[in-house]
Amino acid sequence: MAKLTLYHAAPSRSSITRWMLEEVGEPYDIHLLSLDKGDNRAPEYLAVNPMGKVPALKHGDVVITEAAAICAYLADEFPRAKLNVPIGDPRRGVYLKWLFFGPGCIEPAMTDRAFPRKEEPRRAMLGYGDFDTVIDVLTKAVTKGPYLMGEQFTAADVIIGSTLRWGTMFKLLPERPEFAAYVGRLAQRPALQRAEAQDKELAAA
Ligand SMILES: N[C@@H](CCC(=O)N[C@@H](CS)C(=O)NCC(=O)O)C(=O)O
Repeated sequence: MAKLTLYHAAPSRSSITRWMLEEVGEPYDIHLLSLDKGDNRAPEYLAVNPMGKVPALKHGDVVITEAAAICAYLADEFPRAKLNVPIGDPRRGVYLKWLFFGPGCIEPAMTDRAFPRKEEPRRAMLGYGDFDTVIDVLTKAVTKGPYLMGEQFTAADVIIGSTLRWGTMFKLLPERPEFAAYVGRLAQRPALQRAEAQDKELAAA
C-alpha cells in the first residue's frame, strides 16, 4: 500500500487531519514541522505546499493540501472505514455540503467576526452571508444527532466538529447547548482521544 505521510504541527489545523487518519485506521507517518521556527516557509516544504501551511498529506506520489480536501480524500480512498457517503447514495449531496460548509462558511464567518472589516461588506458579496445565519444553520444541523448525517459518523463531522471545537474553545463561536452536546459526543470517539493525546505529547516535547 502507498505510504501515508502527514505534514503536521501540533496543535494546528493539521490536528483535524490527524484525527481523520486515526478514524481511518491505516498506518501513517508524521513529518513534524515547527511553525515557530518557520519550517513551513522553508523551500523543501514550499515544494510540498506552496501555501506554506499545514496540513499536507502525501499518499504515495500524491500530495493533498487543505484540511477538508484531505479528509474527503481519505474517506473516499479508504471506504472500508465507512467515513464517506459514496457516489450514487442520495445522501452524498448533504454530506458534501457539510464538508464545504466548514472552510467555506463557518471559518470565514468566525474570522471576520474576530477581525472585523473597516467597512461592513454587502451580505450578498459574502459567501457565508452573515454570522448569525451560519450559526443558526449549524445549530439546526447538530441538534438531532448523533452526527451530521444521523447515525453515520463521516469525514464531515471531522471538519465541522473540529471547527466547532476550536471555535467554542477560543470563544469565536457563541455558546449553545446544541454545540456543547455535539462536541461532547465527538469527544467520546477513541480516534479523537488518541489524536489529542498524541498531539499533547508532541506539543510538550
Ligand atoms: N485553508 C487551510 C488553512 C491551513 C492553515 O491556516 N494552517 C495554519 C495552522 S492552523 C498554518 O499553517 N499557519 C502557518 C502560517 O501561515 O505561517 C486548511 O484548511 O488546511
